[in-house]
This record gives sequence, C-alpha cells and structure tokens, in this order.
Amino acid sequence: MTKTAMRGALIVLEGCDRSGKTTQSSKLVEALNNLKIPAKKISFPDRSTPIGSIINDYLSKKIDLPDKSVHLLFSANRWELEPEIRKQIEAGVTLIVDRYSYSGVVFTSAKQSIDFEWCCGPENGLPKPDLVMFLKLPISDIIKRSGFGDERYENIEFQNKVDKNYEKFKTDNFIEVDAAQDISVLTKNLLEQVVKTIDSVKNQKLDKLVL
Ligand code: Z5A
Repeated sequence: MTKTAMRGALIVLEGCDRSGKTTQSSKLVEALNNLKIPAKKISFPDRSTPIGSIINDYLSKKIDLPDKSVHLLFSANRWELEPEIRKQIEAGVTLIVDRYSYSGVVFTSAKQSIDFEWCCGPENGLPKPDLVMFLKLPISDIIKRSGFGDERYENIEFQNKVDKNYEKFKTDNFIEVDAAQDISVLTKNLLEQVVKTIDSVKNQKLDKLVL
C-alpha cells in the first residue's frame, strides 16, 4: 500500500460527565498535529446540526421528549456525520471523537424500562472505533469539577447508573484509563495508545460497529 492510501484511525473518548473528554480530545489533536499526524476532533452530540439543536434544547431542559425518541435523535446525530467520518478516515485523517454510540447506549439504558439491547440497535453499522478510551473517574471526584449539575442527567444517582452501564463494554478495543491523573500526564498516556493504534490500523479496513 502506498503512503497516501493509509487510513486514519477512529479513536473515541468515553466517560461520565466532567471526566475530561473535551479537555483530552483537544489536547490529543494538538499533540498529534505537532507530530505531523493529521487529526481532527468531533464531538457528540454535535449541537450545530438541525438534529443537534433539538438535542441541545432537550439537554438544557427547554423541551421534553419521550425517552425512545430522544435516543433515536442522538443516534441520528451520529448518522448525520457518518459520511464525513468515513471520508476523513479514508483521507488519512485520524478522528478523535468526544463521545460516540457507547454514550448513546449507557445514558438511555440508565433510564427506567429501556432495554440495553434496544438501545444498541440504531448504532449498529456506524463506523467501528479502532480504540475506545474510557476515562474512569469516581463520582465523588466528578461532582467536584466545575460545571457539574447544570444539564439534564447531571445528578449523582443517574451518573452512577451510567458508570455501571459502561462496564458492559469491556472488549479488546475498549480500555479503561484513570482520569484522575494530572491533565498533562493523562494526555501523554492517551497519546501513546493513540499513536500505537494509528500505526496498527493504517492498512486495515474500517469496520462496521456491532454492539
Ligand atoms: N448523551 C446521550 O445521552 N446520548 C448520546 O448519544 C450522547 C450524549 C453522545 C451532553 O454531553 C450529554 O449528552 C451527556 C451525555 C448525553 N450528559 N451527561 N452527563 P456532552 O459531551 O455535550 O457534555 P458532558 O458529558 O457534560 O461533557 P463535558 O461537560 O463536556 O465534560 P468532559 O468533556 O468530560 O470534561 P471537560 O470539559 O474536559 O472537563 C470538565 C472540568 O474538569 C473542566 O473544568 C476541566 O478543566 C476539568 N478537568 C479536566 N480534566 C481534568 C483533570 N485531569 N484533572 C483536574 N481537572 C480536570
């Protein structure tokens, strides 16, 4: 394979609220670009699209929606970006994604009477991440970080259920990382994993997600 045919990697950061995903995804993109590795950041929900704007109104408690319909909106928000994700990866750009399908499943299934398997359905077929890094932080630390408690879902009881639900995703490409580390130490540790992954998948086909 020629150098130009090498693809980028699809890297996802997951975790409970305030665990540092936004901070780390920006720092990882910056660090990769410094190493001359093409990389961009994507965040879900993407609140800039028409679907994302409804999600934003829901999260900021301006509107209420039935649980299953809002779940499908979060998933549709990812499908909106699916062609762009594939295009970027094929063009050799590594994408650092702040939340993905795993968030969709763990948050909705933390609600009463919504089946985990039902939640997985709409996610299947999306591009499969090459690496998912779960930023694990005790809830007692999360509530001390600034901004906790403003939006829907930002309460201790709910975040505990979400944290437990993440346990169901322990597969080989899903790794847990201690998010209580100092910001720069954490970036260094995550970067190591990301660079290794970029190298190991560069000649492989991007798979479809099956949850
Ligand atoms: N949701 C869903 O239900 N279904 C879906 O499909 C998706 C999402 C995709 C909004 O998500 C909600 O949508 C979310 C899940 C649900 N609900 N909750 N909870 P969001 O991603 O837009 O918002 P968020 O989860 O609330 O993320 P966040 O607020 O952006 O948090 P974060 O990105 O993990 O953390 P941060 O902004 O990087 O850091 C938070 C603070 O901690 C900040 O002051 C930092 O300076 C500080 N920080 C960060 N790292 C450290 C370290 N290492 N040490 C000390 N302090 C730190």
